[in-house]
Amino acid sequence: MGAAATYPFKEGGYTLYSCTTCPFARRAVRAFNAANVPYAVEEIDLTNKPEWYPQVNPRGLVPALRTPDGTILVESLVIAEFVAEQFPEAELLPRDPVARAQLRLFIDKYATEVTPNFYRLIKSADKGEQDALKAKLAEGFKAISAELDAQWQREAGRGGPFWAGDRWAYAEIALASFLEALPVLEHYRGFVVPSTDEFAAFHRWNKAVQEHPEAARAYPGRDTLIAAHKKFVPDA
Ligand SMILES: N[C@@H](CCC(=O)N[C@@H](CS)C(=O)NCC(=O)O)C(=O)O
Repeated sequence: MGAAATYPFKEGGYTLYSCTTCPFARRAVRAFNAANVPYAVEEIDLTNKPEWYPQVNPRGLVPALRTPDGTILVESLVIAEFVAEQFPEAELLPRDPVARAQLRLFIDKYATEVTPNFYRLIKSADKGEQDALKAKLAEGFKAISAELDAQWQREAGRGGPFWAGDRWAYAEIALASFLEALPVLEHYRGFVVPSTDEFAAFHRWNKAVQEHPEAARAYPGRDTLIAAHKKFVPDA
């Protein structure tokens, strides 16, 4: 038996160690919200972490989750998937293994073709490099748009405007926090996703996501996100 926990948690319930401005943490928050499962939040100040936090997550990252039996889970998608599987009645994940695989590939595409270039662009102070990264980002959004078009032809996508058709589900839980950060790029680097036809599906999805009440429930606000990203901008 290990030593008694000396960190805060809600007895008998779920406790989410989170940070409002962290896009990964908002995935976990949105998974619980969408499943309609109550949870307590311990807001972690990442600039001044509590001395007990390594007991929860030795890696020091948010989000982390403490389950009612004291199990600690980390990694945003692991937590979101746990919620989806623990509460299957919320139907956050498709049941069909092929549809699940296609969903995971979509999230992976965003994580590999968009998110790294988002951060590279915001961190770059070199105009030439910024232009190259903007072109790469546009390619990434084009690929995302094509994936959405393909999904909306499938039974699991049923015409959109969300990944799972007319329902906010796992894809939006995983990616809304990255979509809502896009105005940060416009603010610091003047980047917007182009409006030509190749990007139409992306814009349709993005609009539906931003307007959904589940997005609003965890949205920190544009100004807060701009301020939170300032630390990445060398020339701000
Ligand atoms: N792969 C992790 C990434 C989580 C992550 O990077 N969280 C950041 C905040 S957005 C963090 O906790 N950083 C710790 C620190 O700044 O010390 C996940 O998906 O949960």
